[in-house]
Amino acid sequence: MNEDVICAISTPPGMGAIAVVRLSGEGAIALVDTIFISPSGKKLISQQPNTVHFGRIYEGKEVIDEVLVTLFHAPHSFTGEESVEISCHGSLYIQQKILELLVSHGARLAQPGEFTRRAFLNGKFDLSQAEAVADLIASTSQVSHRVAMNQMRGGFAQKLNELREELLQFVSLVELELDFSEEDVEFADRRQLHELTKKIETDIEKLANSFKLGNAIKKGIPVAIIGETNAGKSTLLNALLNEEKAIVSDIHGTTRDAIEDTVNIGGIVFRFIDTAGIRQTSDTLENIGIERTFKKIEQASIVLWVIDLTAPEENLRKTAEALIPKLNKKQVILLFNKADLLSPEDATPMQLSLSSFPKAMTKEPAFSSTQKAHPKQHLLPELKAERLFISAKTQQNIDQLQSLLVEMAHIPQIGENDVIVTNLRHYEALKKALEAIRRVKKGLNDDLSGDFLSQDIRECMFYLGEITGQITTDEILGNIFSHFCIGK
Ligand SMILES: Nc1nc2c(ncn2[C@@H]2O[C@H](COP(=O)(O)OP(=O)(O)OP(=O)(O)O)[C@@H](O)[C@H]2O)c(=O)[nH]1
Ligand SMILES: [Mg+2]
Repeated sequence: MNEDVICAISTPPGMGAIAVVRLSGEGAIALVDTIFISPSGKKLISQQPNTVHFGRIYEGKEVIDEVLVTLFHAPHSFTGEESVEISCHGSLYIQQKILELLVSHGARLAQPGEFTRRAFLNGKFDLSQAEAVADLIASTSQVSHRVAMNQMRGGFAQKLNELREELLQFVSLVELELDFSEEDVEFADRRQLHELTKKIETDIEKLANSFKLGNAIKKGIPVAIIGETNAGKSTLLNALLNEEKAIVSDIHGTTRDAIEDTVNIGGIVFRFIDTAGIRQTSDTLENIGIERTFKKIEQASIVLWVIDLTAPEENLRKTAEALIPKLNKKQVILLFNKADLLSPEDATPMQLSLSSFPKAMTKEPAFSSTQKAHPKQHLLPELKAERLFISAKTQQNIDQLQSLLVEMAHIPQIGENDVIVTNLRHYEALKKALEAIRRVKKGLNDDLSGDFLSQDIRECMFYLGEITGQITTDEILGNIFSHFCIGK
């Protein structure tokens, strides 16, 4: 299908010990022969596939580098085409020079994702698997790696194909009936059709519902850091990220806009969002920031409410008034911050509470009635939340907070065969497929005629086919592969 030989550097931009230049397309091996000489003088074109050859790359009489060349014959390569990988030394100059030489001998620089696109077009895998390659490259945690790996190995594609098979069987029954409509026969047992629709609906629903988890795995579990101004939210963000990401100052209202970044804790990626502190203010910009804080709470899976132990109780009461109505159904951790500033008298019961972990991780306040509680410990008793004393500044108890977060993330164990949707494009298509199959269900209930049913069944199949690439347009393909890096 593709006539030209494409080439690109497939290792990350920059200098490393070695770099890999990759070529694909018919004639790739002969092309490399024009700039490569092995000690034996044998041409690469006469060598066996899947073999590696040492030799030198020349520009005219000048040696550019000593390299290893790996040969692949069609169709046994990543792209399904004749391919070559040149492992050279990682100098930027060498990498560029080899590319230049290849281009001057007839190769073309590859577009982003063009190798994977060719692999897809040559039937090496379906579209959802091709997209998983991008996810696999981008994976930053064990869980996201596993999910991408499952998808690349074809679990999702297989599930979708099973569904399409069922739909095909369904639609052929309905359409067969249409052919004999004059004779008023019923090939398709209505009850059986009902059951089949219900099963397909449940299956698609399950896939679509897995997107919330899949997205959290891929993009990070959203955790909003909220509270009154000056409570130490930005200090906490920095402590969690281990980086001076947000500006910290003792001026109230320092953070105006939400600031976010991801970090991997215990194999799970969290996306922490520092927000503008809540207070009454006439500052327009700050008020916009506070509105955003409320939006971020809505989007968050976990909310860290930072409370300044040294601030007047009145502040907290006011903040609570604004916040508590927004925290319905949210997983909340109350963080009593600036514990390092507590007087020894106050600190003693606090230490007690800290030593009573993991009890302090339960929903109950950590103090027993016989212990003297810190006066603020029992604030907000109406809020169902975890409670923890911390010092964002000295990082006291931040490790406890991290364990608590991992526990609250509720990432289930993901097995080898679990299918989890992580891609927005797939999710959108699944939602449309779901709408279509629900129309079929309703149609069956309303005793609609077969041609209406078959139209909706076919629409459902269309959207499932869009995911795997059985139905695609150049536009969709262009969109997907342009997000790949060059060389992939
Ligand atoms: N002693 C002590 N000081 C802290 C702690 N956490 C924060 N601070 C100080 O409290 C002040 C406010 O901290 P920030 O992190 O900017 O507070 P914030 O909640 O982001 O404030 P706004 O952005 O204004 O809403 C700074 O002077 C911090 O150094 C802590 O655990 N202990
Ligand atoms: Mg701040």
